[in-house]
Amino acid sequence: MNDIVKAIHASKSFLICMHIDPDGDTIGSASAFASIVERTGKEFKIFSPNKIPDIYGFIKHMDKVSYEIGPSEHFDVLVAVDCGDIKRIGKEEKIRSLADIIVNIDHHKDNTGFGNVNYTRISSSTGELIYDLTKEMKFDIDKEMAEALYVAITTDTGRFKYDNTSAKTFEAAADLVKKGVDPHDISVKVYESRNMSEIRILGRALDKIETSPDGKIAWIKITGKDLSETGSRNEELNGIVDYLRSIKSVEVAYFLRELGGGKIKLNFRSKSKNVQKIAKEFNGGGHNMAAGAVIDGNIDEVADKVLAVTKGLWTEL
Ligand SMILES: [Mn+2]
Repeated sequence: MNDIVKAIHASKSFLICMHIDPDGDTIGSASAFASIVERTGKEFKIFSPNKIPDIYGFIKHMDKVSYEIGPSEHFDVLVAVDCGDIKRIGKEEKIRSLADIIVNIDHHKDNTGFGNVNYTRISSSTGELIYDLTKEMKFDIDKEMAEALYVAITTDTGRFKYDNTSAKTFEAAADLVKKGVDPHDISVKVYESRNMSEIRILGRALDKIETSPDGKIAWIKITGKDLSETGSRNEELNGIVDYLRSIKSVEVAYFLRELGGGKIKLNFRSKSKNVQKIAKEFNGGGHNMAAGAVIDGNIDEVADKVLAVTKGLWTEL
């Protein structure tokens, strides 16, 4: 943490990077880090490899996120938030040449330590790590920053119910409420502001649930055709896998979607089994109970392969 504080003070320009398919944690963390940098009078650019979901549009700085980095751009520091691996930023080939120093702030257990400075610790969320950083810096959290960090924590803990939720998480959240967060207001903005198309694709997805004969494994396959027929977008699929996990008999759930270009995205969830081990078999990563991967292939063939791998690894999960 001290090295990050030093880097902030010693540097003039920052590139703050989110991960592919940005979620509440990477978005809230990027926003809060940008606020720290902004207040110290430094220049910054926030980069996201994919569109920020509409529900997070109210978070500070999200109106000025860049989706491209110019070939001649260079920064003193690149800060990756919530990225277990540098590949998660999505600009693999040129990312290291964009800055003199890479700072890696993340809470994934399988973080590869890709930064020159690595602030990685298992925690509820990257938001909670940034909250700790503000404490270390004796930095005054304003309301907008508190909202960003609260969104990061609340989304990555599944609203304070996943096993990553600790007393410290609640203490951080309580402090953020004292700094001006209205939990009901945030809940309405994040969880009760869905587009109709998101509900339509959810309906279709729930109709397509498949399970193993014993009901312990459940999955859904969503094709590009499903998206176009319901008028929905890829980022509207992100929470659906949690419905699968909520089924009583289900121990391992996964969600497959066509990304186009022959790529299939996999999301894994479990109640207690280590699905990160399954994701690793497909060159992915994540947490024990929530992991993901992207691979090339045909969606039906990939689904068969994932089922076979899951069954094969079952006793080790
Ligand atoms: Mn996270």
